[in-house]
Amino acid sequence: MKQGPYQLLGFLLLANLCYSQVGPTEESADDPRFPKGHCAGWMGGAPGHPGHNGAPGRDGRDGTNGEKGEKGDPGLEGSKGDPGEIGVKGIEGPRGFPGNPGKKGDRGEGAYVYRSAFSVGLVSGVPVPNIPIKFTKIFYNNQNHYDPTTGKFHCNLPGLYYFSYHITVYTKDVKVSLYKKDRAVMFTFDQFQQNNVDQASGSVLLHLDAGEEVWLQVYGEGEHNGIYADNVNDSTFTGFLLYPDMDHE
Ligand SMILES: *[C@@H]1O[C@H](CO)[C@@H](O)[C@H](O)[C@H]1NC(C)=O
Ligand SMILES: [Ca+2]
Repeated sequence: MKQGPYQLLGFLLLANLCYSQVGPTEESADDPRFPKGHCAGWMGGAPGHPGHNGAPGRDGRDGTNGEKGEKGDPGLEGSKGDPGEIGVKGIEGPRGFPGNPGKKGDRGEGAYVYRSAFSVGLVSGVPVPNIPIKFTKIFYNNQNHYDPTTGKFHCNLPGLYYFSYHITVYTKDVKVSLYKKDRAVMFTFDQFQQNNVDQASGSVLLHLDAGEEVWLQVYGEGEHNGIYADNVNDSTFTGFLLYPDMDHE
């Protein structure tokens, strides 16, 4: 005869009641698998099957932080920033090289009105002392500012003048002076060497006002008048205007 569910339940309740009547003191003395008392006569059942696995437990708590990792690779380059403010002005640079020459200027006024030049020489002989030496061999005297009849240069254009002379010395020493307005301003001396021909020369820049005169003359009482010339040995006197005074007409 097959047992129903209620019969099985009743059996289990009875078995449980019998078991609970066994005290702890009796158990410590005897093997619990063989209970005494009211249920001493009952047979122990076979051990049950192991229960099913329980549901998984909850997650554990977070662990402690690990050690610091190694430094990572540099990140990508960022986008370009805004332009900064203008810096302060720098110090002045060194002086540059000279520039190219400028263009040629316009043609100036004609210098014709400012011309004054002469170049003359002795024709022959030894000049007379104590008067201006008369140079009558004319190389140039277009303005006629040199007068060969008096031996004097006459200043028509005030300004700076250049004068020079080259004299052949023969038979005697030569001491010659360049005069300006009745005064000797320059002296040249040459001692004659026997059986020879010497030269004496000089040059000077002089400022002249209009009307002033310039000439050459033997200086002294006449013992130094060895100035000489012939066809092939000249003694010359030259002068010209270098700069006219611009504040004169
Ligand atoms: C003048 O110079 C020439 C050479 O050119 C010379 O032969 C002659 O002797 C000179 N005159 C005098 C007086 O020395
Ligand atoms: Ca000499």
